[in-house]
Amino acid sequence: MKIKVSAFAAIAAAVVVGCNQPAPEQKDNKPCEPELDLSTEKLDRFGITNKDYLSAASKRALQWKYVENDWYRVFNPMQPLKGDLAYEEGVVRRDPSAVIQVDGLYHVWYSKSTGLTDGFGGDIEKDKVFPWDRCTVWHATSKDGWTWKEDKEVAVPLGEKGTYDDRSIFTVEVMQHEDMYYLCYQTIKSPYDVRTKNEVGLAWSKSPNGPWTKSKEPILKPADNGVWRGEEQNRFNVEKKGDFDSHKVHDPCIIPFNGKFYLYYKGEQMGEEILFGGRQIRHGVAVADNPKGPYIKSKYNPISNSGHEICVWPVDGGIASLVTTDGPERNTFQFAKDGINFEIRGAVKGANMPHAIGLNRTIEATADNPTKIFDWGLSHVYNSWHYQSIMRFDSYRKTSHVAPGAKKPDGDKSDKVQDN
Ligand code: AAL
Repeated sequence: MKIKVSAFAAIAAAVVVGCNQPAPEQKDNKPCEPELDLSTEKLDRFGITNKDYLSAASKRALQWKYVENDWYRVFNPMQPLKGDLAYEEGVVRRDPSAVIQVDGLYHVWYSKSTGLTDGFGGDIEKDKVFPWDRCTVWHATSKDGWTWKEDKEVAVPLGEKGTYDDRSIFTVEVMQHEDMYYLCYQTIKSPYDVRTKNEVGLAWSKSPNGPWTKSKEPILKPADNGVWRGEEQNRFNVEKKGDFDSHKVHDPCIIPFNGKFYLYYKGEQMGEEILFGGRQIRHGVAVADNPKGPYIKSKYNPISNSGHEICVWPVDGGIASLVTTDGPERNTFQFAKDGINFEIRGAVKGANMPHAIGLNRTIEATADNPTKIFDWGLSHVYNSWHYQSIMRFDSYRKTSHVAPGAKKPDGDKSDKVQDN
């Protein structure tokens, strides 16, 4: 038996079946009415007491498209690294790239700077306004993923004064493609004030050890359709906010996909607000035929309504994303067969969850275990507002909740069963 309900109930984790595109008869923008599956099996699975009295929560539950536990994962507390990447007072090491393996060594790149953060309001020509200000990209290698050796020299240095990356280069991601290595990263041109636009640059090399050739221009820029109000450096004061990425394009990550290159990024909007899910942060994608671009932003942007640092990986013929930190859909795994239309596949426990994840791309996610790539990887932690360090996370798949000694359910796929 099927009944119809108003789509107004469908927020947060709910996916409105069949309501993504307005039906021809709904051009007046009246809400469409998704059908609910009120089969005995469905009602029993969700424990719904009376199908004639469905609460808003029950209606949302009946609209969930994917409720299996293949994606569910629990994170353990993060562990410190050893060697050059152990925490060092006075030094910022943050936003690690993905980890790749070349010639038996793990490689990672990250933002590095030194000294206290001064914040805004002083002399921004001299000060360090954020921990990620005055950063450059550094590279380290490891045999075992625990003890790391940092190169003696910077991997990607700042540009000459007056160029688009003369102030800070940071939040780097790596892509290995056809014997070439590509680093994409955020760039700041001085002066760095609260209204400064943030862009994305690219560097490439035949070897993970460099030398790196940098793009002469950014490969991605913020949308140019917001309007500040007044001259004062106040990022909340706008005539018009513009697109979701009108202020900053951040956290770039390029994935080869379907014969093209998908550059996923975080957008920050001029006049950003705090809404019901937290900061107004969303993700976008820009697509190119070649790794060096040109990257054309998707007409479907934004492709998330939540999230922060980009964390995407290819699996099962599509692209998966861990959406963290901000927005009503934070702490969810999402999947898009076409790399654009993401839907929720599972929630993630907030406890111990790393942010600013550098995925371990040596671990292959599979259709059967799509979040296996999270077995271990790197992320940063805030030792203080001034100093951050990179640590190692690990996690395990959990498909049942079993008391010690009790019988597991049939077909349990947990890596290990543990209450946490
Ligand atoms: C991070 C990222 C970007 C921001 C800053 C450094 O969480 O989103 O990289 O610019 O914070």
